[in-house]
Amino acid sequence: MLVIGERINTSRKTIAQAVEQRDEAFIAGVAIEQFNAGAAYIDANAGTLLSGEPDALEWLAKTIQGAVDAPVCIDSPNPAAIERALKVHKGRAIINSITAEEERYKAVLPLVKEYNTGIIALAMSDEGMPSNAEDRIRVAGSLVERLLSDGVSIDDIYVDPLVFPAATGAENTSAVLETIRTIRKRYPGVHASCGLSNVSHGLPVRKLLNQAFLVMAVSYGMDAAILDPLDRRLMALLIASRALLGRDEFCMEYLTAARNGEFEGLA
Ligand code: THG
Repeated sequence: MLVIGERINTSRKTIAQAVEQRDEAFIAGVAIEQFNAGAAYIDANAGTLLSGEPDALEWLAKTIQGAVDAPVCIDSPNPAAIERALKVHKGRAIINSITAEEERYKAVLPLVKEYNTGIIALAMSDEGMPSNAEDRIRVAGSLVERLLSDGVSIDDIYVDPLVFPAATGAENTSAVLETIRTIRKRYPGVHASCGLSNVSHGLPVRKLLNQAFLVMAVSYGMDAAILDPLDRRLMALLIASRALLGRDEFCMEYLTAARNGEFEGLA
């Protein structure tokens, strides 16, 4: 299971402020706490900074990798900003993301190839956001096929069915689950990823919804997620779900986590 830490995102006030002031110690701290909590990748998103985004994203990639030995999930729709971060990045980044929008696809694909990155493929096209499972499966499927025919290996593709807030219509959530199951079955070897915390936006007790949704999505085959690794119960549920689903041989990861005290105070 690939855990991508979500916390370095300028939609959060403290992060926006730290990025604007180029507060290296603060961003390093947020990278380190996520890495220590089990994040394999650190997401970096400076989308709210508009014209300042390319500079900020380059600075974030440098700052994160100066603090932790982990690759960055470069979270931007802007190919120029993505490339600025890639130029300073060490190791294999994930680009977050490509879509089936023609202009964006054509601009992002060369970066995937040139910098040999993983790629999150969002189920979004020039027709706009998907409104049901059928849309998501059609758009995600054609994206996977196009990426494969353009020479991207299947193991580097992370399909993201686009999680909307449950408060805007819970049928979106079941459509996401159905898309994960169908795409993972149709293209063996492809990964499925979600922006987990989107699901709880605008509702109280957000962590509860994120936790419930994680368990459901894992059971439908999700094997990567952008999430808050500082939520200990969320991380524990991830391990427990995989053990129950037979994705953790002899429950070794579960047993190791228990022995290391990772579940202390949770049950
Ligand atoms: N798919 C892909 N990338 C994405 C998303 C996606 N990137 C951005 C977003 N969605 C995922 N990242 C976040 C980051 C923070 C929050 C939600 C999604 C968030 N944070 C709360 C806050 O700041 O108020 C809660 C933080 C907290 O309490 O710890 O809501 O879908 N490919």
